[in-house]
Amino acid sequence: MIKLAPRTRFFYYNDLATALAYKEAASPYTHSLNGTWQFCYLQSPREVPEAFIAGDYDAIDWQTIKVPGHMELQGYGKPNYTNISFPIPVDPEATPAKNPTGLYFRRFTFKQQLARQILRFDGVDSTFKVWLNGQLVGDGHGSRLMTEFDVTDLLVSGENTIAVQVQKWSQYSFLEDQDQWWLSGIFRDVTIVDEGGLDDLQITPQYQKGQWQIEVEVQANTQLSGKVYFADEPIAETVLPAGKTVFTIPKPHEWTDETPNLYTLVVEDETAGALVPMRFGLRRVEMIDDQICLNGVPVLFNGVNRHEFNPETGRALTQDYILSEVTQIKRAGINAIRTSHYPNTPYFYDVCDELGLLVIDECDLETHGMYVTEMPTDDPYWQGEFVSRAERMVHRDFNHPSIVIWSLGNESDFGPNHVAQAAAIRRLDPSRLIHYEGDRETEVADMYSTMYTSVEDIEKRAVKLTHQKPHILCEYGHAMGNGAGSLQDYQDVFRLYKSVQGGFIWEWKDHGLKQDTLDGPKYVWGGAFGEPVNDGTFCIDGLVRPDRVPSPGLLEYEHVIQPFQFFVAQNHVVVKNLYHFQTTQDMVLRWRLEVAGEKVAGGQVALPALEPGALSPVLALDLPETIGADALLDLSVQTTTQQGVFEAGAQLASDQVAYQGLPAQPDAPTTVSQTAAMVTITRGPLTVTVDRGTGNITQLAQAGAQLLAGDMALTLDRLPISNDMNVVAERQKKRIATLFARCESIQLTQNDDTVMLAIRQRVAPPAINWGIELAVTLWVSAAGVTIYTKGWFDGEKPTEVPRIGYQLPLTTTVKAVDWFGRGLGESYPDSLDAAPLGHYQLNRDQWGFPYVVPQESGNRMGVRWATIMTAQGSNLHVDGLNPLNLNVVGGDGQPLGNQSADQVRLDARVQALGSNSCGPLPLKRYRLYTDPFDFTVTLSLQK
Ligand code: IPT
Repeated sequence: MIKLAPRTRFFYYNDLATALAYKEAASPYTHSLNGTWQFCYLQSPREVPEAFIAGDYDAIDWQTIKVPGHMELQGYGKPNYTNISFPIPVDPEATPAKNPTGLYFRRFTFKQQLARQILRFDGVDSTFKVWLNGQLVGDGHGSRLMTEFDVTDLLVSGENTIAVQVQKWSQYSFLEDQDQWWLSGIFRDVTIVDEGGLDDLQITPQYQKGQWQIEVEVQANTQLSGKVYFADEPIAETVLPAGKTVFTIPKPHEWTDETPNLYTLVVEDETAGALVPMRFGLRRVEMIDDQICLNGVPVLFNGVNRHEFNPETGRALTQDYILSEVTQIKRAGINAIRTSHYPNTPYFYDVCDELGLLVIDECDLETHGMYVTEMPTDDPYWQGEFVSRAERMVHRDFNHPSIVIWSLGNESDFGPNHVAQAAAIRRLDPSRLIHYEGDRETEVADMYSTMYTSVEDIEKRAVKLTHQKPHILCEYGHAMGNGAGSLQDYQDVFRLYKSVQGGFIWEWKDHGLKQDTLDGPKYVWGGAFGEPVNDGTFCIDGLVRPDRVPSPGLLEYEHVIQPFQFFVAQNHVVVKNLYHFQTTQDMVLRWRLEVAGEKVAGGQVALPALEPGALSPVLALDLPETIGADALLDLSVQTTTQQGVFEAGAQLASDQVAYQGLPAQPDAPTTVSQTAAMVTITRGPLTVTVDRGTGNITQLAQAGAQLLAGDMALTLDRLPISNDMNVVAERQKKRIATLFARCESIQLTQNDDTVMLAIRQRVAPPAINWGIELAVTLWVSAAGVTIYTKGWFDGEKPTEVPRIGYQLPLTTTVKAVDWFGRGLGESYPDSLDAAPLGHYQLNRDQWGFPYVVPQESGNRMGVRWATIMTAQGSNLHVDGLNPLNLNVVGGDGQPLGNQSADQVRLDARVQALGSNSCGPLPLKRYRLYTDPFDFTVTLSLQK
């Protein structure tokens, strides 16, 4: 057969150095036919002159065209942008009478060197026929797939001719309805590759019994041997008989997106005396515990969808353009690319292998514009085409370590032809996972994939406790024009729930075509060429402009996905390495303190090497003691050496916090003791105990005097007020008064003087399905105990709650409170005008108002600090980084009376009062909805 069966794309070389450098253009066995061709543009294949078919090329009236390139961008026909709707009648059996057709022709000289010559087309849109030296070679389709012909018997040594006829529309156009400009022609490389006896080569990394191996499968009728190279050094070798051979890789360096170690297998074709290099990586993609894992570690996709596009040349991209674009993506901290919605130019995957990106390789299949007549996935006529498109993709791209997932296509409904496609992929490559967004029941897909799902809906599925396939968002954050918003809110849920493994922004780049106008160049969208059917500005929906200038949306995304997290309390900073595989090195923490916009201090601290997921030690910054108001601390992590795509001095992450000033207390010896049940931190006279089971603080003691009678827990309840009478039933139904805390993880770091715990908790009621995810950072330092709390409600959550905050059950009673905040009397969000800010003091018996019917009373809003004096004699001092709510009630939750112990409440927010016993609920702007919340308190004990 002259047309080759699908196989891996490879090149022969004649020396090792060039083979290892992987630059096929430098190989004497690669004969590129790119360049200027003769061209004749016709309105329909019916106009093709007989002379062309007869091989009488001199009889044709030629113009010229650049290959690779598109006809429409070189003056032959016009571009047309549509997303879903077809610009032609929806009828695959009858392509339009007017069907732009291009005739291509060129002469070339060729000298055969090896045994076989293969004519390779990397991409022609949409169908073509090819003749060599006047003889019909064959035809091809599948615009973004490789087509190869064995032309050994047709080529001659010396001058040859090649002629290609390309049609814009074909029945296959109906399977290629991607959201992009309709652009046709030979838009990827055309090459004649000189080959020996190797037909195909597949390398599968395997991990067995603690060892990495590669399984190499060759098809050949010739004498082959293979050597594996790492960093240009040979590390293993063997003969390669036809079939499977296993190599064991000594001292393996795994491939991950963060550590893109590449090996090269160099196959020596001893018969031909030539070499075939093939790069590969040691990496394993698998589902573990319902999560997508890379080398055993759960993956978080911080991805983008990327169309292949250049504003001047459309989908014809040079290697330089691809390299610089993927480098830009990598520098933004993005770790994954979905090749929306077709296999890309082969060189793209080489770059992803080298720079380290996780790729979802998507089949060239999108049929949504056909829904008006039929669903091709249900039609047996199309089954072979669905399957062969998947097979051609898998064969071509098989050896790229960057590809971790195969995608069946985009927006083509779901049906039997997809099932057949998935089965074919699994047969060819059981080593990777399968994605398809249309497969909502995950019948064949390994993951549940959705588009543009709201944060709330992601949470709803995430909290289901049944075993379920992981959720990824193959598209979200529609970056059309100014946008997309809420990227941080998405990232929060990606990080909170193990069943949600991230997503891919729609999309990387605007695909506006560049047009020269009298006012200079501008970028145009659908309709600019007078297209009657077009989708307007929907192609201008990227994180970067067509000229790749980053939009504010990209800056936001970079910040949201940055690889370091900063924790700050007073002059102490902890940095967390958010990479999954990379141990950081040669990094520095830079800081700058400014007051009212003026820099007052700055400096840098070297960061120690940090393991993936690890916290740095507590780093003490040399900050001035006294500063004015509005002090801001800017922090960043920068490289000190060149690291991958990052130059020395590149900023990888940054953050800004309001600076709290330095505490007055002196340094004190600090010890941490840990058991399976507890973490106990002692600093000078202060002891803080944290329960590992709940994550709650269970004791605060000063010089042995214990303040807490039970857990300092996040709670939501308070005694109802009369105006709550119509909402109490709902509160009871949601069981807000009975919450269970569970610690999901706890990480500790310290220096000699200061300790920090990063605690993840889940707080949930019994019996029903909602809860709160909490991220708590707890510092024990000279300032006392500083607690940063962030919370997210999820599941079938109550719409509103009475309060959100900490409840501290005391071993003693409160004698008096001294505070700065609203006073003197109580205040609530919709009742505070009679309570101005000030410094106040009240005794216990003056704190609440004695309502005749006992109920909630006594809240003080806007509290900056407070000292709560207790009967036991040790006082609790509270500082709020932001204004807090403070209340004191009896240990039994009732208004203060003759209880023998009390409780203190430090709340982020409290519910308003309203007058709903007879009138309306509180106004919306005062109500306490179950939105995400965060607040900070610093506690210190004074004896
Ligand atoms: C979704 C497409 O998958 C994507 O290609 C793009 O067109 C995007 O929309 C809009 O810009 S499909 C849509 C029906 C959700």
